Amino acid sequence: MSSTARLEGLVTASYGRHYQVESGELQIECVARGKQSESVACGDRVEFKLTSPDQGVVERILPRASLLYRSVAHRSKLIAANVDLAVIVIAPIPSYYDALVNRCLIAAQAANIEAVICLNKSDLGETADAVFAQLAPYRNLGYAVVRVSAHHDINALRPHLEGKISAFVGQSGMGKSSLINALIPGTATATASISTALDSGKHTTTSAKMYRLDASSRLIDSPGMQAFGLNHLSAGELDHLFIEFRPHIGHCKFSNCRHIHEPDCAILAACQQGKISAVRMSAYQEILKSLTS
Ligand SMILES: Nc1nc2c(ncn2[C@@H]2O[C@H](COP(=O)(O)OP(=O)(O)O)[C@@H](O)[C@H]2O)c(=O)[nH]1
Ligand SMILES: [Mg+2]
Ligand SMILES: [Zn+2]
Repeated sequence: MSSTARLEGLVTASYGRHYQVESGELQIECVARGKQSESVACGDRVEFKLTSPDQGVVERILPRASLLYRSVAHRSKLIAANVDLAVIVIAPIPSYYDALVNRCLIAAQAANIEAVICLNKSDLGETADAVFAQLAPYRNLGYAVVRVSAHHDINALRPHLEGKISAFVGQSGMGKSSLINALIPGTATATASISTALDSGKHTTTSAKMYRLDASSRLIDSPGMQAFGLNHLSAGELDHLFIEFRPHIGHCKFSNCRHIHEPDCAILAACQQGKISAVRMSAYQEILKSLTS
């Protein structure tokens, strides 16, 4: 094998502009150059060249099946590529933002990724019961909602992960890393060894890390977020991403209706008739406002 041969691999972690790439039995620490350097995501399949036995340069990102990302101001922040499922993790403590759950759902919908809402820390008794009750609107929309405890029982989540690449997203402190630890015992050790190799001060914070659950399933841990910017979406596509709006779209008086306060708006009418929940209606309006202001 010549040292300049192109190899193919899977990006299993991204640390700022450094990437852990898995290629067969090899674990390579790669950098990406030029405009490539901000566009590689955990989960990407890439072509790379070795520059030493365990270091390389990413040459090309192979076509993606999906890309989950959010916006920070007007720049995209990639979360993970080639993901099948977004596991939106919430918990009763610390308190979670419903707006963030909606925004994660919309981002998943926009990326054509399945989503499941995972209520963690259900060992916390009555507070967990109250949060579970608040999630009824999402269950009614057909989104899967599961209750688990990373410390006691995570079985309700398992069937959703089978055969998929799943990205765990949500606020920090909800238990994303704990859930992955519970699903894959020993993850903490793996985390520690990678971080000594890569998080040694010269690299920026980890943005995402992938773990193998079984031969056909992978899990991606992502750092917590306090906000989920959706500036990459256009105002015109937003209503379609609220799945319960779809039967009513196209029935407004004005073809360019934004469903805020226009006359004869089919979406507002559906909301008044209780076919669209007031919570989701205001979530839509809040996101729309953030895209156009
Ligand atoms: N009671 C309880 N605490 C949990 C559970 N899962 C995680 N925690 C705690 O919540 C805190 C945050 O967990 P972590 O996994 O770091 O959250 P992340 O920021 O979402 O990755 C830690 O102190 C965990 O021990 C759970 O199921 N029950
Ligand atoms: Mg974490
Ligand atoms: Zn309308």
